[in-house]
Amino acid sequence: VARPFSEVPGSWKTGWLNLYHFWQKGGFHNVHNIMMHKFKDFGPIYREKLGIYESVNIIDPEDAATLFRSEGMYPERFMVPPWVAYRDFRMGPFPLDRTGRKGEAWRHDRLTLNKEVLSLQVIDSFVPLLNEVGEDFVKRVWVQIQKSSRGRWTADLANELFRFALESVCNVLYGTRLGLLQDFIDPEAQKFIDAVTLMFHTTSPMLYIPPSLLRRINSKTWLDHVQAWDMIFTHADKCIQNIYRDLRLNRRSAKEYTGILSCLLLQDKLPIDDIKANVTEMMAGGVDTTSMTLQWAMYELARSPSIQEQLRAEIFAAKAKAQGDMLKLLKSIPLLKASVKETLRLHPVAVTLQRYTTQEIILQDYFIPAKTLVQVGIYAMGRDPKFFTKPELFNPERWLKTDSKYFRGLGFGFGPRQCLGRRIAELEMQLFLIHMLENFKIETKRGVNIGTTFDLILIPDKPISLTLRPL
Ligand code: HEM
Ligand code: 2DC
Repeated sequence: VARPFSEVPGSWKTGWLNLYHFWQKGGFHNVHNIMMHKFKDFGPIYREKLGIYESVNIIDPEDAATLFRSEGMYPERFMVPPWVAYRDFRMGPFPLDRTGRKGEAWRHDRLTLNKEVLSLQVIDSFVPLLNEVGEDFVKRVWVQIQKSSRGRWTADLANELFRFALESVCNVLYGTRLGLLQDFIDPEAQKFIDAVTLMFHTTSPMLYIPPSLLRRINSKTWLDHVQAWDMIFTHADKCIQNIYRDLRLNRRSAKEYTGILSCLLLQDKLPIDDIKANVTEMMAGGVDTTSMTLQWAMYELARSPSIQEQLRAEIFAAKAKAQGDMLKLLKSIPLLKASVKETLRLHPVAVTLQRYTTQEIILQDYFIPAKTLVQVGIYAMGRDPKFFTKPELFNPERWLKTDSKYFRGLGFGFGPRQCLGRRIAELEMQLFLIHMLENFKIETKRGVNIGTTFDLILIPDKPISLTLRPL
């Protein structure tokens, strides 16, 4: 029989002392590295208590499989405390928030949303909308190249990609272009982008220090956090109101696909406040996630010119075969899709996936009781030679072998609670990379190694300078 829970290795008896040590090791920005060390010290399972939060941490894909197979109909992940605190604080105008919903309330919302955001019937309609934004990004790069006397464009693309990502997700949500890939952009949109970054940035210190405490002492982190969320909701509300007005005035054509928001409004299956909360979350969730992943993807491709060439060959062949049909093209680019997976292996957005167990399960031969918070360390898993041969190598081809993928490609989570924006994100990133690779060579400075920082999501620890050169 399996061993008792109390024997799981780790230091879980002194929560506050652990939090102090954690802080000393630069923990708030170093979560991912500390986790890797702990797996080295304790093995593939360890228990931890930081402040008031207790968890069991696992790294083995077999254990991830056991966890997700037992998650049931209403999976719950760790609720980000400052997000919950903000919602409580502003109970008035924006009472609903799906990240904090549970049980049947969450599931009802989520099943309705899935049909409009994730299902195979609808995602084909996203392709033209995301494709035009990808093409416009390429046009913008050409303009920058023409402006420079050197015949290429070298820059830190972070903010350009934020704008690209927001333009993309808004085109799919609202069926409208914001014009963020032009020289003069709406200052409100830039404020929204900055607010999302600030919201993430102020979240990480409040993961372990209770937000209620920071709120009582009026700490700057809490005040900034509230201000960031307020900006996010106010701006999203303006976008939503515009579409709502157009719909009532019948200004939108009935024939073409006009975006997720109008479909949700016309369907009338969710209350309007609920639709608003969900659309706002998608708008905010769609900025830093895909843009950072694309930055990492270009960085890795710049360091592997031969893989870049292989991808280009694949894209040109697929293009010739598809004869202008983007949907068809997207079905014949396996290596490009594998490259996105490979990027998320080395550079996942989320350092862990988490679930509360719904029943007793056995992990690494230990009994884990029901209602335990279990975290799958996907950053650590992606860099462990036990699960990926030569993990330090960027090698998309590893994903093309059918035998080696079992519970390893978890960048978007798993099951009914997986990333809601997954299909939007995948299409957006695939289309972006197709257009970039068929136009430009992507290069970066040799010998500059970029590390990772935890800012709630994992991001580069310094600006990445990329050079785009016409083929
Ligand atoms: C949840 C990753 C892009 C909206 C998640 C989760 C992960 C994730 C790991 C947790 C899943 C789980 O617990 O199983 C990513 C990555 C992205 C990305 C890697 C891009 C590279 C997006 C985009 C949107 C979005 C573009 C918005 C359109 C959401 C939402 C949730 C979520 C709303 C919560 C879903 C729920 O609780 O029902 N994402 N995401 N994400 N993501 Fe994403
Ligand atoms: C952060 O210990 C580290 O996709 C914590 O688009 C555990 C944790 C819980 C939930 C995770 C979060 C981490 C990282 C950011 C995630 C979030 C769930 C959704 C969110 C992964 C790993 C994200 C970025 C969403 C954000 C939507 C939001 C703007 C409403």
